[in-house]
Amino acid sequence: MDKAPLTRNPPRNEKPESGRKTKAYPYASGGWGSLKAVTQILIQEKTVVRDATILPHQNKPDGFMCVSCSWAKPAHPHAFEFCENGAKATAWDTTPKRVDRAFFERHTVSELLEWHDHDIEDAGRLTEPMRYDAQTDRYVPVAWDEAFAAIGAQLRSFDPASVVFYTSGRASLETSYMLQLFARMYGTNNLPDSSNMCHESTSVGLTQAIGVGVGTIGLDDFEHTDLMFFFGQNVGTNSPRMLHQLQDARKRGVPIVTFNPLREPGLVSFANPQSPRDMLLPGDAGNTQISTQYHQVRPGGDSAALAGICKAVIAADDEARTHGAPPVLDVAFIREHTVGFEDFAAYVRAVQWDEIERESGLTRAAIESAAREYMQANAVLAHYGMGLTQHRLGVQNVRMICNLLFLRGNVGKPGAGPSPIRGHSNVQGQRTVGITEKPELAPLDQLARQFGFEPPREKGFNTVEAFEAMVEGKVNAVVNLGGNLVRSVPDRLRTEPAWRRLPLTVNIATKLNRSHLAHGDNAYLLPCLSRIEIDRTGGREQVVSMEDSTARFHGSRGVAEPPSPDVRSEPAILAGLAIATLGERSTVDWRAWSEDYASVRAQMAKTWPEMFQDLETRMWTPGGCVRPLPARSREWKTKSGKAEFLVPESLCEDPDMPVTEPDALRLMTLRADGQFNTTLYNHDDRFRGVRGSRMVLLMNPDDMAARGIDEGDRLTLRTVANDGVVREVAGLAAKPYDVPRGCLAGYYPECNPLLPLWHYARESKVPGAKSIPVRVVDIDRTTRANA
Ligand SMILES: Nc1nc2c(c(=O)[nH]1)N[C@H]1C(S)=C(S)[C@@H](COP(=O)(O)OP(=O)(O)OC[C@H]3O[C@@H](n4cnc5c(=O)[nH]c(N)nc54)[C@H](O)[C@@H]3O)O[C@H]1N2
Ligand SMILES: Nc1nc2c(c(=O)[nH]1)N[C@H]1C(S)=C(S)[C@@H](COP(=O)(O)OP(=O)(O)OC[C@H]3O[C@@H](n4cnc5c(=O)[nH]c(N)nc54)[C@H](O)[C@@H]3O)O[C@H]1N2
Ligand SMILES: [Mo]
Repeated sequence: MDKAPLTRNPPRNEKPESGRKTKAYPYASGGWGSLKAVTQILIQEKTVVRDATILPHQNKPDGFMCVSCSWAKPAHPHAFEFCENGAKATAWDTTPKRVDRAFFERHTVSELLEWHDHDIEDAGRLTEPMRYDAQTDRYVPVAWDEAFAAIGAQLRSFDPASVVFYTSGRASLETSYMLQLFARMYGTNNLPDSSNMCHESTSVGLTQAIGVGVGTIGLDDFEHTDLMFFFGQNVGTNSPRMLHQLQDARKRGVPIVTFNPLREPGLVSFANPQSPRDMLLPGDAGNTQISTQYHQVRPGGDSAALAGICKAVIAADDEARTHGAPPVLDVAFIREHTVGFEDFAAYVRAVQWDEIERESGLTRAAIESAAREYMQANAVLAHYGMGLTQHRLGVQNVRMICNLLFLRGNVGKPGAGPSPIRGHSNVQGQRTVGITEKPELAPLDQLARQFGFEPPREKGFNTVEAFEAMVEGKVNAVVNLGGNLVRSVPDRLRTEPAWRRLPLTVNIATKLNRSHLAHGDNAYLLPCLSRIEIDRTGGREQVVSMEDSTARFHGSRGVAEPPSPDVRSEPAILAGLAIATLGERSTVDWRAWSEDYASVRAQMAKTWPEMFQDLETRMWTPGGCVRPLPARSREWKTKSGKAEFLVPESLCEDPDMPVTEPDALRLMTLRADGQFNTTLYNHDDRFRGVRGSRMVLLMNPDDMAARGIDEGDRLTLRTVANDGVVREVAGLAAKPYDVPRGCLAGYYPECNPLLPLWHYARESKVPGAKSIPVRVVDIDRTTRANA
């Protein structure tokens, strides 16, 4: 039968505005609001009783590692080492709701496609393998072995170069190692992952600058730092456990200088819900001020702001030299450890303040005050997130952070260093065990020796390239380990139809999502355990390992009962697929691996002895075991053997936009606290005072007035692009907010149809989700939702 049409945008059942006036959240992040939110989700997911016994095990050395963010797990955890979002993620997975065969008997796929994303995933956990039946337009049960055999046979019929193996950053080190080996034995390096839409700008930029693609800092550095920068990361919503370290540092008097277009309540102040003192003091008395300086940089203006800080620092150093005063720069570090300083210094001396002010949207005085803090500090941490990486200049932004740190030797010493805050709980670890489309980053020769096969040497697809190929009809199948690609990738109105034309989609997942419903011709749903659950594959309790944002490996042991006896672990599912697909071709005893994950860890240790020697015991070290990081001890594995300064190519994020479209605005697509990526726990963004709907635009009041827009008017945005494609999203309610003029913020994934697939960072191809040029093309004043 014909496939159902794309859901209209906004979907029919998009929750209407609640009618309540949206107000800015008056409280610090954390605090009573956070406790209340935890209780609400436990009730919503009906997990109160179970979670009372599960949550205390979260992020403990002998427990399970949270399935939410990747922030570090301390050696001496709090009694409840979880945050509001970790609790939500746990409740979401351990819900008693089920998407079983009876559910699919009740609902056709076309009908489910009309459901809201929240409702699809909220329906519950998948319980047994299913395949799509075109006759009835339903998912119907299929036996595991039958599914494996059918998928294996079809994969064997395809050219491996036309098959994509995607992984979302949650899967364990063991699972990820198995996936990359399976894909390479099958014959492809098409191993895109969520990092391609996220911190790939870091992987590229830091590797060029310091010789390792990850941050160099650990939790101990918070005790030694005397200044922290925060660029484009929303800690209160996206890595709330980090607020503990920030609060402790603030109590020691460490200043925090924040660059963010939007005034984020979570970056302003924090009350620790686990501190009786913080919670009991009246009013704001228990709140800790987080940012001591808050600079509302223009989206995409960070390279300019960083150039400005460097300009001020180098000017101060030039000045000191003329007066015979001690240098401001760390001259010894620059001489011994870096290359390219002179070119960079010449560039910043020459660049004009008007250009810096125009591109950054900040005044010279504001930038100089940040520079003064920097010059007074001996050890500086630079934290950053998607506000820096998801731009056309994303890689350069990361290099500019390094330039700034190099000026005063702020890498490879206690309390200092670049600190990319990763997203998914094991996204960093997946790269460490060979999930990469770039053959030069995988130990192909070692894999060839270890497993007696010839790995493919051609570059594979990253996420954007996989979808470019899909749009051109060059992809036959996607094996999708987690993730919800039709919602997370750019250009939905082009990419979702391409996904639906695929001959085969195989989804390994915990819960149903839109990418399963907008399926290929042949489609399979293979339900897996969550890491929270006890994994009894092979008749013993299996454990897995992961790497956190600070390059520490941790063991993880599930504690909850699985949702159904027919759900399998990710390693067991990959083993089944590999056996059915590779057959005789494979020298690996996949079954034995899947029945004893320690044997997978032993293979990882053979591939990377330095990294994984004795992982079996070390992974249980409280606080995790440190992965070798040469840059931490000032050993630079770069092309030149030194830390490398970079002269920026341009400070302008989007060169063609302002000239051709004076009316254009720069759209940032952000996360609310009620979501984890495409998973929507609810329709609220508590901290930003948005409730009951995500079809909202946060706008500067003057930009609204200039266009005659009132609060609650429904806007249609259209992307400014010259490629002949019309990209629009309608029905977005305007809400005045403290953002700079000329920019506005909306939610991911609702705004993804506006993001062109080609609008990505040079070198890393991370979609430019924080600087989409748009125009308001329609204002519907009749539906003033909040009036
Ligand atoms: N609760 C929750 N936690 C999560 C997630 C989630 O969805 N929900 N997702 C996880 C994942 S995969 C990731 S990658 C991380 C993401 O965590 P973040 O890196 O915090 O990502 P975003 O929410 O996209 O917001 C980025 C921040 O950058 C700011 N910003 C936007 N443009 C610019 C700019 O040009 N310059 C600067 N300086 N700032 C800018 C925005 O105002 C916002 O505060 O969080 C992880 N944790
Ligand atoms: N416009 C815009 N687009 C963006 C972003 C943005 O800021 N703006 N952010 C980007 C970023 S940083 C990221 S990381 C991507 C994320 O993009 P994806 O990786 O595609 O999406 P997720 O929402 O993390 O995936 C959620 C799904 O994973 C499955 N799942 C959950 N737990 C498990 C598990 O334990 N095992 C398995 N196998 N499956 C599981 C569930 O079925 C769930 O529906 O989106 C990117 N897209
Ligand atoms: Mo991410």
